[in-house]
Amino acid sequence: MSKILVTRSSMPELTEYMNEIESLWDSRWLTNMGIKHKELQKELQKYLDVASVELLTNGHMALELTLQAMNLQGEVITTPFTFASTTHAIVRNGLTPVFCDIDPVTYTIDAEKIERLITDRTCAIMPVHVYGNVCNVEEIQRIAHKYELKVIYDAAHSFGETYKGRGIGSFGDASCFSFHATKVFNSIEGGAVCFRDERLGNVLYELKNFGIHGPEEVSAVGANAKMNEFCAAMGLCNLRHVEEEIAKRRQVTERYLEHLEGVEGLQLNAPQPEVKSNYAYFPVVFEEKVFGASRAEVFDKLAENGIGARKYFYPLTNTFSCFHREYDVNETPVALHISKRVLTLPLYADLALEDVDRICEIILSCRT
Ligand code: T4K
Repeated sequence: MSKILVTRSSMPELTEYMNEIESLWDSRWLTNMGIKHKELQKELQKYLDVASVELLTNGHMALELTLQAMNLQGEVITTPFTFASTTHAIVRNGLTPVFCDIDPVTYTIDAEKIERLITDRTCAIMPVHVYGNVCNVEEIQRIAHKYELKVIYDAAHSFGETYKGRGIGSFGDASCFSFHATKVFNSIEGGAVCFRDERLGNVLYELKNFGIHGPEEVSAVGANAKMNEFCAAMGLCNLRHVEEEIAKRRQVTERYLEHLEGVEGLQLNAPQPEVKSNYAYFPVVFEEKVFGASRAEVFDKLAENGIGARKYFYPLTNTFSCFHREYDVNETPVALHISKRVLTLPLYADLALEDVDRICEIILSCRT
C-alpha cells in the first residue's frame, strides 16, 4: 500500500502549467517582477480581499522583511506554538521574542494574557492563525491601539479565510502568507504580505530587491526575496482551482469528524463562529488517560501502517536548542501541554475518503 503523508501538494494539469509558462520562452523574462508576478499580485489582491499585496519568495521572508520594513526595536509578543519561522523572523531582526501562552481551544495566542507581558520595550505583537484558526483579532487590535503596538499576523495557514466577511489578511498592520508546496494554496515556494499602508509596501518592495531605491541608489540593507515567474505562474494556475480544493478538504475533514467526533480523550479543532475556514490542518490532541493511548503510540502505529502524521507543533519554539535555554517554557504551560499531545493527521484535497476511514480505524484501534 502506498504511503500517505501529512499533506500532498496541489498541482494543476501539466498542460495548464505549460500554457501558463509558454510566453516566458519568448520574453526570456524569468524573474525581477515580470508579467506573471504582476498578474498574480493583482489576482491575489482580489481573492484575498485586501488593500495591497507584495509577493515574496516564501512565507518566512514575508515575516522577516515586514519586521525589517517597520524598523522595530525591542520586544515582540508572540506564540511558541508555531513553526520555527515565526520566532526566527523576530530573532533574525535583532528583536526579542516574548512568549505568550495559547488558548486551549483555538491554540492561537491567548489575547487575555498579552497585556501583562507588555513593557516599555514592547514594539509589536506577532500572533499566528495556527492551523487556520483565527486569532482573537478584536482584542488584539484593542491592545495594539491602546499601547501603540504594531500587529503582524503570521497568516501562513489561513489562505482564503474570512472573518465576519472580511479577508483574513486585512487584519493588523500586516498579514504574512506562505505559498509553500505544503499549503492550501501554493506557488511551489512563495509568500506574500498584505497591508494597507502604501509606505510599508514601498519599503517592502525595495527590501525584497536588495534595498535598491533607484539605478544609482541603495537605501537599505535588503535581501533577495523576489518571487520568480515560474512560481508566479504556478500560483496563477493553482488559484483557479483553490475553491474546489478547499471544498474537497472540507469533505475530508467531515469524514474525519464522522469517525472521531465525540470520542472521549480526543480534542478536535472546534469550528469558529463567523469564520470561513480553509480546512488547512486536522489537529487532534490525545489525552492519554481518557483515550487509552498516548500520542506516541498513535504516531508509531500510524507510521507502521505507512501513514505519516506529524507533530505540528512540537517542540515549542521557546525550547529550541538554538536559543540556549534563554526562555522559560513553564511560562507557556498550555502550549507545552498541547504540543506534547497533538498530532496533525493527513489532510489534502486528493486524500481518498476510504483512506480517512482506514486512518481513523487505526487510531481507534490503539485504545486499550
Ligand atoms: N509560519 C508558519 C506558521 C508556518 O507553518 C510556516 C511554514 C512559515 C511561517 C514559513 O513559510 P515558508 O517560508 O515555508 O513559506 C513544512 C513546510 O516546509 C513549511 O512551509 C510549513 N510552514 C511547515 C508547517 O511544514 P516540514 O519540515 O514539515 O516539511 P516536509 O518537507 O517534511 O513536508 C511535509 C509533507 O508535505 C511531506 O511529508 C510531504 C508533503 N510535501 C512536501 C514537499 C516539500 C509535498 O507533498 N510536496 C512537497 O514539495 O515543513
